[in-house]
Amino acid sequence: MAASATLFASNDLLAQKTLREAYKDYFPVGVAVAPRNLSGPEAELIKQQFNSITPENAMKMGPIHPEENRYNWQDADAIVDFGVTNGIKVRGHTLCWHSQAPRWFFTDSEGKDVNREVLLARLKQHITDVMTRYKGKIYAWDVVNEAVPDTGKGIYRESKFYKIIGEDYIQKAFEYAHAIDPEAKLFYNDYNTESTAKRAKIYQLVKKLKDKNVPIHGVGLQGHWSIYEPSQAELEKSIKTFADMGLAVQVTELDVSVYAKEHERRAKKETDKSVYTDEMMEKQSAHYKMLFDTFRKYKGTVTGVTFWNVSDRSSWLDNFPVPGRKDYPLLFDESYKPKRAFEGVVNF
Ligand code: 9MR
Repeated sequence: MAASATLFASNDLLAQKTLREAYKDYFPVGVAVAPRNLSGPEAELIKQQFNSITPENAMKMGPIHPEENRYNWQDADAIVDFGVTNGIKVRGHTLCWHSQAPRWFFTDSEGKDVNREVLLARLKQHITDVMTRYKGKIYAWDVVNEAVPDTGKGIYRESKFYKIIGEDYIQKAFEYAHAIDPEAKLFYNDYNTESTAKRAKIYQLVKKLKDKNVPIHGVGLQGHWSIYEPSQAELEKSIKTFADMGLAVQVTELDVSVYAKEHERRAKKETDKSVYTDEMMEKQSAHYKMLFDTFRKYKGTVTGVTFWNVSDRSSWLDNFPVPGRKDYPLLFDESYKPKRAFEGVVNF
């Protein structure tokens, strides 16, 4: 028996549609992957259920470009090859992000900060090299990631890119990317996009780009949500805000934590228990149903939905925000079986 048949035959959901079938008239359904996910039962599950993949870490500036004259293509190549071989789309993540950027990018041989010209030249070289290698194989890119702070008055996060170059590093990144692959769909990507204050800042950032005719095609709502947020009204407000600007919206990093959402890392407390109660499971199922009902309502605007990790067996939320507190945020359980939430997503 083929491994994919085993996955579904071992429970009575054999008759269920897969995610990719259920959403074929709406949008590709994707998943974030590392090379270790591309063999064994996880690879079978990915091929069966998903028609898009995003490298979880392999294309970020640090991992792929650890030294000025050295690229580490191996992991990214493996992921792109898996996509191409299996007819699965690939989303690129991410060309410019303050986090996981290597120290060398911002400093000279004496360890001092480089100037605006040098940093822009490095950014251009980086974007050019990475996009050229995968041109025609990656249909959409997160060009700039998380450039807006969660708190404070400023629109722009005080990152090294912002401090050394100024706010136009964002515009430049999009221009460099578009010059290399005019076919690729270019996204600004961020989290906490349903917070009123942060949504308003992202709107301002994107509006400035649109007013200057910068080649931006969409906004990525990362979708690191929880069973308590966002409300349907908050989510619709985000989708409409960007749709009204003529932009596509993709949910780029979806997961629904069973704990209250926190965006900052913190130490584990006595009261932090790793639990997945029936009540959490019910709430999560209802929340996933609401989310996908809403994504379908905006057919044509929502052009992709990607889950951030494959199954509850392991996800980044097992170590964030609280190290060592297990989370259960996805549609497949620790044995790769579809959870109750899966049913509400594929049956409509
Ligand atoms: O899931 C990623 C995790 O493995 C990395 O350690 C982490 C490093 O910062 O990045 C995680 O992915 C992030 C994504 O690239 C951007 N949005 C937030 C995601 C979760 O932190």
